[in-house]
Amino acid sequence: MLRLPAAASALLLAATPAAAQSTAAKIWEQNCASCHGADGAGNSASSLLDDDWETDGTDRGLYASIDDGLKHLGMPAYGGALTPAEIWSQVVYLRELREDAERAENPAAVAKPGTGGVKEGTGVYATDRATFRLEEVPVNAATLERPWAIDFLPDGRVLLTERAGALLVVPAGGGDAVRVAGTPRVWEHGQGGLLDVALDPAYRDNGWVYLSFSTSSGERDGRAVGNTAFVRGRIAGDGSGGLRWEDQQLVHRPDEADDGPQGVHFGSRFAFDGDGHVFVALGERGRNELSLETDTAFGKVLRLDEDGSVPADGQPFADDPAAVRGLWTLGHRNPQALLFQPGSGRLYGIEHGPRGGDEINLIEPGRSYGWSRYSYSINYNGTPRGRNAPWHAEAGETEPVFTWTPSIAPCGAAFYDADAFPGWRGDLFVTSLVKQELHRIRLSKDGRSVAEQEVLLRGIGRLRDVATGPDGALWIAAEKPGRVFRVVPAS
Ligand code: HEC
Ligand SMILES: [Ca+2]
Repeated sequence: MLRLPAAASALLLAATPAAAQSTAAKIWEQNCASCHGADGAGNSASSLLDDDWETDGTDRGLYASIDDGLKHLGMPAYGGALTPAEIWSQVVYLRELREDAERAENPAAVAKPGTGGVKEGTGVYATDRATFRLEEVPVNAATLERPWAIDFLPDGRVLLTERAGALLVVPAGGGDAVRVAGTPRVWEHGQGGLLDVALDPAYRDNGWVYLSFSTSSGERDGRAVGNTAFVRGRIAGDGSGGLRWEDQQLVHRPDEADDGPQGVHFGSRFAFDGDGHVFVALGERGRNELSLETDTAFGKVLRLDEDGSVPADGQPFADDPAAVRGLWTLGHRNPQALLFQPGSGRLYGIEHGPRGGDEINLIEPGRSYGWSRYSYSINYNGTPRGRNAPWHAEAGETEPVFTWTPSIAPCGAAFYDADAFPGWRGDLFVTSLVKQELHRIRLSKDGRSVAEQEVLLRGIGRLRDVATGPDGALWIAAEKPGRVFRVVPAS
C-alpha cells in the first residue's frame, strides 16, 4: 500500500473540488423548502417536524420517501436528480431541522439545575425508570478545567484525569485533590493531553493503573508530531502524605513513523475482558483514508495482553503479516468509549461521525466498521460524503447498533451495575459533549439494537465521562469549568 505522509494527504484533500458539490442546506432550499418550508414546519405540504409519518419514520423510511417519492400524495421522487449521498444528506438535514425545533421548544429537556424551579442540589428529576437528584461533588484542585476520565480506587477514592496532564486522587466524598507526582509528560495539543485512566480488573492483587495520553516524538518539518500512548504504572505513597507514579511500563504506542502534527482523534479508552487482555481504541488522527488499512494503527481497536505483548491466541488477523500488532477491528473514526457489558462479555465502542452518524458499535473480532468509506454522516461543511448511500451492510461493513443524527459528540460511557437504581441495572449511560447531555440506553437482549433511549440531563456542561461509583451513584465529569456530579436516588 502506498502511504503518503500526513502533509501530502492534507494537500490531496484540499485539492478535491469540494465547492462543486452542493451542501445539504442548499439542496433543501432549492428542492424542498417550497413545499416543506425553510425550517421543515410545512408550507403546501405538511410539517416534517411532528411524528406523523406516511412511512415508518426511520432513516430508511425517510430515505425511501425522498428516493421514490410518494406520488399519490404529491411528493416527487428525487432518485434520478440526486445521488444516493445527496438523498442521505437530506435525511441528516431533516433530522437537524427537527432537533433545532425540539430544542427551541424545550431548551432543558429534563431540567436544568438552577432553572425552571429545579434548584441545584435539591431538584428531583423524575425520569422513565428512576427518580434522582443531582449533587455536585466538591473537588479542590489547582486546576480542573477539563476532567477527561473518572474511575475509583477500591477504598472509594476518586481518580480523575485532567486533560492538561494531572492525575488527581480525590477523597470519596469530595475535598482536596492530591496530584500524583511523576505521571508521564503529555503532549497537550488540540484534543490531546492526559486522557483515560482505568484500574486493572485485578487491581487489588497487582496495583496496576492504566493511563492513555498523547505524546510527541519530536518535530518534523518544523512542527511537533505525535500520537496516543498507553502505559500502566502504580500509585504509591511518597512517604510524606503525597502520591507518586511508579513502575511505569509501556502497554502500546503506534509506530513513531506514523506520528503526525494533527490535533484530532486520539481515541484512547481502555477495556478489560478479565481474562488477561486489554483492549485499546485508537482514533484515526485525521488520517481517515487509513482507517480501513490493516497495516496502520489509525482508527483501530487492538487487543493486547495486559503487559502490552501480542496475545498468542485468538488474534483475528494472525494470517495477515502486515497487520499492526494486536489488530482486533478496523474502520473506526474516533472511538471515545470502549467497554464490556457486564455479564454478556460483549464489547461496545462508541465513536463520533463528523456531522450526524455518531455510532454505538458491537465490537467483534476481525470486523470492519466502515469509516471512512461508509458513515451515517455528512461532511462538516454540509456536503454529502462521496456518492454512496451510507448503509454499511450493503458494502460488507458492520452496521452500527445505533446512531445519533444529529451528532451528540458522545464521550465516556458506562454500564450501570450497582443496586442504588434497580430500574437502571444493565443500562448504558453515555455522555455528550456538544449537546451537553447524559443519555440512558437500554440495549435489546441480543445486544444488536436499542430498546429504549432517554435523555436524563441537559445543560450542566460538556460531559466527558460517566462511571458507576462504589456508592452505587452515577458519577459524571463535566468540563469548562471542571465539575464532578453524582446522580443519587431521590429518596
Ligand atoms: C411539490 C411539493 C414537494 C416537494 C418539492 C417536496 N416534497 Fe416532500 N412531501 C410532499 C408531500 C405532499 C408529502 C406527503 C406528506 C405531506 O403532506 O407532508 C411529502 C413527504 C415527505 C416526507 C415524509 C415521508 C413520510 O414518511 O411521511 C419527507 C421525508 C419528504 N417529503 C422530504 C422531502 C425532501 C427532502 C424534499 C426535497 C429534496 C422534498 N420532500 C420535496 C411534497 C413535496
Ligand atoms: Ca461505521
